Amino acid sequence: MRVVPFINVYLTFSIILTASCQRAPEPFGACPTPDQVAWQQMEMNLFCHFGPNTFTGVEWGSGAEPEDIFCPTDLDCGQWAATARAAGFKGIILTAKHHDGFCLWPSPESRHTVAQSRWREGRGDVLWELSEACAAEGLKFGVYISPWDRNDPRYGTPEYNGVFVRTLQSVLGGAYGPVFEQWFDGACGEGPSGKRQEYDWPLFNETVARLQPHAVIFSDVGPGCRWVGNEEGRAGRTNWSTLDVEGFTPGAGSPPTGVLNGGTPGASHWAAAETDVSIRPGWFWRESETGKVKSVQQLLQIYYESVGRNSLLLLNVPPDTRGRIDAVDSLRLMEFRAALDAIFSEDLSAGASADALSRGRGFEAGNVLDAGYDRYWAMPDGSVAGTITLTLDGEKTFNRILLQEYIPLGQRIESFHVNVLTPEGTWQEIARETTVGYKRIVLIPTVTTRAVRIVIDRALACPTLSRLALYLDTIYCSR
Ligand code: FUL
Repeated sequence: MRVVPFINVYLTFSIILTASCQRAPEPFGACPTPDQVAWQQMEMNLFCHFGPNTFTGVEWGSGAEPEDIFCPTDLDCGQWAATARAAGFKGIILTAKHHDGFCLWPSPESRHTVAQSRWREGRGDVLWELSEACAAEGLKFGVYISPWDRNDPRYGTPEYNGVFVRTLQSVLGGAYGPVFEQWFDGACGEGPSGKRQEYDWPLFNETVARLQPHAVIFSDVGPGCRWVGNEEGRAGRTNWSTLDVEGFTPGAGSPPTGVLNGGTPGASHWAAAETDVSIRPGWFWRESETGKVKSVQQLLQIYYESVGRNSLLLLNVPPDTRGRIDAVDSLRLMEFRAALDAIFSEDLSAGASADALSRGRGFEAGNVLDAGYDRYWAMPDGSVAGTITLTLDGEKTFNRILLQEYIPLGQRIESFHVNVLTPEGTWQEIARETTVGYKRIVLIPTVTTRAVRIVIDRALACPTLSRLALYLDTIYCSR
């Protein structure tokens, strides 16, 4: 007879618990899929442009290059993957086929591939080697497969769209394991017949989705993620992950680059910006550009203006004619990694207390100090402005403020400013910014204070923040 009181106690307890635990905010507007969230959490991926252009020194091959031109003397995809992992990249995307049409795998659809080259007597397969190397290093593997093909005689005819679908099939059909991103370039020039192709984008996208349902599809307008609108490594200071895609196509039919750079607030499609930029002046390796590899300062600027502006960074580091990453580039990547580690090793908000109006239990301000992304501060429904105050563990000196919205529920914050407490006890404004998104790093002049306050001036729906952190950067010196 002891069972009944036990059940009663249990029921009462769970009723109290349910009553005091608040519901999460309803998702707002277009929201990312779990695959898009996981993709953005990768933050930095490596891009590898490799193919006949590596050996000819041009950026856009004509498609008439003899297959034998492709002959890496010492290919080592394990070296690419080990370099990427050591530098903190989470995946590698390879130009499996660039505009010249040459396939780095023995595509049954083409007579212009590694199989027709003298490299390894026609038995080599770069995709296979790289996908294996990525798996061994715990990296994700992605592919750039250019629809523009300057070699295929069927390019420019309706038949070519089917050829391209079968080309996708031979890469994405499982032979190389899971592919995390399919990169579609919007470039559409003439083929060998002098004709341009009418691309069947819906068919291409459906094919990728069918063969690799978890792959995020990149193009100027998504559907998975969008081009940032320039190749200089710069996302918009205002950067929405939502984009109005109605009536637009990749390439000539895409929205203006300014729109791609900043997204569209409240639009009905989620396509976060991906910032693709090369560590060298060109996309392909050339000996003459080895002295022009970007400096650590330039790479840090790119990091702040991509990852630090709600974008994913896709940094191109092209392998050389041996089929290895040049020592100059790999050393630079290690220096870049060391700089990021030094800057972000100590979160100066450690030991702080956070105070803000929240929607209740489970969504308190203190969640912004918790490292877990899925624990976040959320304001009550209906609030479109608010303040969160960090009282620091003593006086702290910092010049970087890192904020993260909880994007599975949509991007909400439209504008905010930052105040710090002066020795006189007044609040002084030190920065005024717009969007936050998955990650925003605000660069401010170095300041010493006991308290910092984020004032959200406007939001599209009740604000959420998963993280608020403070750092001191003594390496990057733009301001
Ligand atoms: C561009 C291409 O035309 C370049 O060759 C390069 O591949 C770059 C990433 O995308 O649109």
